Amino acid sequence: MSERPVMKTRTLLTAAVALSLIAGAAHAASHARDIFIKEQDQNGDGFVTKDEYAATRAIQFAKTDTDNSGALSQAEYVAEFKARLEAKLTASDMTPEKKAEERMRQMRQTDVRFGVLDSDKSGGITKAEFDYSGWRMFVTHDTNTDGAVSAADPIKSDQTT
Ligand SMILES: [Ca+2]
Ligand SMILES: [Ca+2]
Ligand SMILES: [Ca+2]
Repeated sequence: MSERPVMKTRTLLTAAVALSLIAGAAHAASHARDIFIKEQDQNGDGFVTKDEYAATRAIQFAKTDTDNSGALSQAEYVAEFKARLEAKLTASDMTPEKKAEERMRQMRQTDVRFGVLDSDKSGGITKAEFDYSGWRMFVTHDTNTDGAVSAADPIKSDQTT
């Protein structure tokens, strides 16, 4: 018995793991795109056009900016996300422990996201900062660059969001 067959098996296993990771990322990306469409497609035609998206984002910003200051404070940003998260958790069939875990994970990510969106670290997300991140997301999903996000947009293999 030489070591070779063992090595080969290990190499194959590593390759299989790598492949499944890639497949997982692509799956996550198509999932992210589908959620994006579901949340932003106001007229339900399966396409999120630029105009439609701009309108939705403007409404979302205004709704989140509860004190109408023209910027989203961390408290406003977190409150808006938390309300949506709680609705999702209520509807899910996760165990209470899983829900608590998921809540903690998501809220931690929300704090991180706030810091990223508040690019000049002024303590608030301005409409410009909000729009910038929104368009980056739009462009990421509109992989065939036809100006709309739809199921026709191919998922790029290196796409993770
Ligand atoms: Ca639409
Ligand atoms: Ca505000
Ligand atoms: Ca497209």
